[in-house]
Amino acid sequence: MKSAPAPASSMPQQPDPKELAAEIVKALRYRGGKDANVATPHDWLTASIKVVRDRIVDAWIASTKQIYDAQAKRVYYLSLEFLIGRLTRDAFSNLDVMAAMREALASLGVDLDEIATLEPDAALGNGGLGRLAACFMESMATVGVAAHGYGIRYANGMFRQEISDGWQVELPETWLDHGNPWEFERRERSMEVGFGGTVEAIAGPGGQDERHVWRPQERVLAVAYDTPVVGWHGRRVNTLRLWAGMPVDPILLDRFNAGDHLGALAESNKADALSRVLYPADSSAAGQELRLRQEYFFSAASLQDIIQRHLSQYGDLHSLPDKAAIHLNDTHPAVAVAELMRLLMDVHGIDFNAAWDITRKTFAYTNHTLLPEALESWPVPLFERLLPRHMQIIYAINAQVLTEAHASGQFDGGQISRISLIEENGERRVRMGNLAFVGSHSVNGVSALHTQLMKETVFADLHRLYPVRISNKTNGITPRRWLFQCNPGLTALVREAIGDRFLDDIDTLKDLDAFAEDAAFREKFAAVKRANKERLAALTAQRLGIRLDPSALFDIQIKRIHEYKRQLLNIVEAVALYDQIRSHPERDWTPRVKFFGGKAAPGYHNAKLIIKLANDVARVVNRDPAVRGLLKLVFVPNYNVSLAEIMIPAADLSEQISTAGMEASGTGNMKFALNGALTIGTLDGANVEIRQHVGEDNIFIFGLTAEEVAERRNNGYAPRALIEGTPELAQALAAISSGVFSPDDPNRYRDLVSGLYDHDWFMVAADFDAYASMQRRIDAVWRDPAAWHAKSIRNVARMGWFSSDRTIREYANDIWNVTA
Ligand code: 26V
Repeated sequence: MKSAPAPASSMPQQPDPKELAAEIVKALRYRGGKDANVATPHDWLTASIKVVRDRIVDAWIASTKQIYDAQAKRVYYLSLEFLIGRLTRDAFSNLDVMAAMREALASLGVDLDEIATLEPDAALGNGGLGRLAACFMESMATVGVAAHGYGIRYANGMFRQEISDGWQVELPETWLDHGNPWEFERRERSMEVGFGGTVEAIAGPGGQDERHVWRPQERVLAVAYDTPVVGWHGRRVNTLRLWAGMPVDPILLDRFNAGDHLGALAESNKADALSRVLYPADSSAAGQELRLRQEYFFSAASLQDIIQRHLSQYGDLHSLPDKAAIHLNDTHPAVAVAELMRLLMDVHGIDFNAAWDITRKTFAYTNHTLLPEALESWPVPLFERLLPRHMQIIYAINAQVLTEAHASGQFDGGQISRISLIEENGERRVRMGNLAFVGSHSVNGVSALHTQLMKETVFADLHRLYPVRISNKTNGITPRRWLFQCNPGLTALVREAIGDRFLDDIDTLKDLDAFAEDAAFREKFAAVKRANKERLAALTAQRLGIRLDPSALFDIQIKRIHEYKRQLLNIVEAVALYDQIRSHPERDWTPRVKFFGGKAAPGYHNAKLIIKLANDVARVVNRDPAVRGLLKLVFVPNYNVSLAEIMIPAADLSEQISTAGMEASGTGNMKFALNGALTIGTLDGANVEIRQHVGEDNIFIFGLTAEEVAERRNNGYAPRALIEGTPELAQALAAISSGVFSPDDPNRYRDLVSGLYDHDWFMVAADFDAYASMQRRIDAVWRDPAAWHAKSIRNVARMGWFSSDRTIREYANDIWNVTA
């Protein structure tokens, strides 16, 4: 594999490889206790990381001191997920030591690219939301925003997916087995967090100014683990602080000695459980008490940390909004709104109105989904039992908000009930979205369409009450990881064509546009893509024993498996195409490989069935001689960040085919287009804006718009008649339903298919024709390589706007009010 880009002229001096080699051997010996002769590849990796980490520490301390001295405002990004993947390449490349480290290790007989693959992915997230948090951390360090990320140090992140007989099997991912050389444990930075218990109201002098004292029944410790986050050229180093749960008294000796052995152990396990697992679902409410405990645990620990830092520097909490912007990544940390109110009022003696003012000026909230089943709410009895004081505060906030709503004279009873923080229909529940909304001065969506739909649907009433609060901040991706590191071949080619400026200013990628017309450049561009496809083909041969022809069109859909993302539409179209290839062998079919990858939530039945279907169809199609290799399906197991880094640069076609109105933004769509894949997609999420940037001629848009989807849903959608009137679709569905792909269990897909006939909530049938026709148009364009590569080059050239640096600058200017 080629290396990441060598430093541009503005980069600092590369360190001397000889000195580095000596440092690595020293680290191996004195920090790892090993001699070079007996060192394992893991030992070499750990020693290399420690050497680079030392350099980072200097820049880290300098960054921290600079912000302290300047009394600058800091950003605190609260997120239950940070889907970082591997860090080594990021850190080495951003610190400009990649080439020197490679040389140093080579002189010791060690291959950096080989040992780098030993690093496990830090998979502390489910999908888009968590990966966005990771891109944001890198961009904040790059554009110079002083930021701390706060989350949970899950011992088990996202599960490892194995495919057994076509079915998903979930296995624990133990990423900390070899330790984590990137992190610093900070025992001294431990925060106590309480749960349960009672609240005592203590009357102030003269019966006035009642104060509340919460006496939790349980207490746990949150112990900080810090990971430095290095910006491009090591410009800034920020901190990702993840909390681990520990018992307050680690050995619980008193209780143990008093004979309560089981009780002592139970308490220890309870603390441990808080940071044991990431909830592996991102679309249905977790509902479990442990999830709410996790949310409060990390929110409470983070707020104590923030307040301690603020008080030690400024001594007074009234200035908090001037020095701290706390960001809520979705509603997962929304309980922080109530916690800050509690700290301000009960611990620091500030009255409700002043506390409310400080709170709202400090918080901002991003919404990442409109799916009703993913909007968090908690049963009032559970909330009351776990967080009794917070429940009281939420009632007090609610009273204030509802008074404002009444006073505005704009709302009837039904509308008022939708503004309430408490859902009153059926079981009473706390609505975390409404809490986050009212507790923030800014609320944003993640693409233009999604933000518009937020205003019209979930937050319609709150938007009317607070009409300037919602704004849009279209997502982005970091070009360092998603172009420079994952696609060194393309990066080198672009540098050769337009110079190094784009490495520091991604907007200047635009200069590449003119090269779409240059036949010689197109050839080189095609060769880079071809090499990336060969790399992916080698991976599928090695891991799955499947041989692929790299000259076929590589069509890739990788993302969480979800009905709204419509992997089913893609598979059904593959079945229809299979049928066509068999019936019309004389036609000039474009050879195509359809890749799938993604994890299903363990409890999501249909998603798991869709994985099995992809594998069942693959088995039949791939070995049918009548297909003559013209169509292949490949389900690549265990999709994660590291796999994305190999698959995305190898894609010709990117599948972004969600039911319009349902994908908030998508960020995979951006990664593909930046790497030169053409998109087949609906007008959903950020696809709308990608079309605006790359131009209509360079993207394949099909299907119903969000408005049309809503209109059909409201006016009665009849999928059965539609399917019966579309023979290709009807035939494909009949084949699936009757067991052509599941002879061992012919009824396996009966319910899945009858769901399409009966309701087809995600409009697979409604969009099938438009999708299949667009695929045939794509086949035709593919047969004209000059036209294809010109479009592909234009995609690369025009995707600079989707850099998360741009997104972060918008957050910095419009929401956080910090300099970037
Ligand atoms: C919801 C829940 C519900 C309770 C169980 C655990 C859990 C975990 C996550 C979520 C929210 C998922 C929302 C999400 O991931 N949205 C994605 O955010 C991306 C970044 O903005 C965006 O690109 C994707 O379109 C959007 O689906």
